[in-house]
Amino acid sequence: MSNPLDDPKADPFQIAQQAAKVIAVKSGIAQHDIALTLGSGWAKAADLIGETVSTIDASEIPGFTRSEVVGHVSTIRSILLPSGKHALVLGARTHYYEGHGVRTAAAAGVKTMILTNGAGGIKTSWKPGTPVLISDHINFTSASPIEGANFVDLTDLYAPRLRDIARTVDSSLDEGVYMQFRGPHYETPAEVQMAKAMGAHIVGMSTALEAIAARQSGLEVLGLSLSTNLAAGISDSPLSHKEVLEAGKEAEPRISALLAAIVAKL
Ligand code: 8IG
Repeated sequence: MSNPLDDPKADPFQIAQQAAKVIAVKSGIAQHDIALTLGSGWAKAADLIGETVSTIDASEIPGFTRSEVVGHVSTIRSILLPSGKHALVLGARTHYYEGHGVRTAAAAGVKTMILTNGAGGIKTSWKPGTPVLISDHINFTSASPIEGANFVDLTDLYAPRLRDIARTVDSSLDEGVYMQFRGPHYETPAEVQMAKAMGAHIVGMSTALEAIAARQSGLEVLGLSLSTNLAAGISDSPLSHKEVLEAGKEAEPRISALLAAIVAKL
């Protein structure tokens, strides 16, 4: 099925409205409160945060397509939290520079957006499998999810209030600046040194653009990276997607429990 977002004349907010309507009808939940994008290593959190009310195949929702990345699932889940709130888990990542998942969440009533990812760490003290709170980002993609003369302020994009809540769950949580590269290749060691010199601590390929779209839609954002690997050149060993997935799997129960405990406090 073709993606309506591929039409250059398409209004992404209108397609997000349509997607939200389909989610409301298929889940039977008119309004959701929290949305989560679960990146590499975080997927198990969906099973821990509450009771799944419905699972919708991404292909049934306008603008969502099946993920091509191994380790990323292509479903949208509506989950009833113990608090009585409703969470939407966006397992399907759409293309790299658009915030369709985030906009759909906003159209579905969501106020709090939790963005997670697997990423490379630049701090040597972060063993593979270390979760890191995102404190700010550097968008190194040359792209934006926003079009037109739309000068969205990005101060405190990763809400200090939500980071404080996360630290009440685990006071040892470190935080860092996330730098988004376009990918899909990993960085060269020289690029990682550049990122470090620019003030980055985590390198990845997803979250900055999603966070920008979330701010534009008025959502409060919490960002969490799983440092699955030390970024290229920080450790001696070369990166492999397989090893990244294995590190994610190994850390998954621990970080998913952490995320579930954070969600319970929202
Ligand atoms: I998992 O080292 C994961 N995703 N850009 N660099 C970038 N993205 C990543 C990395 C990494 N590890």
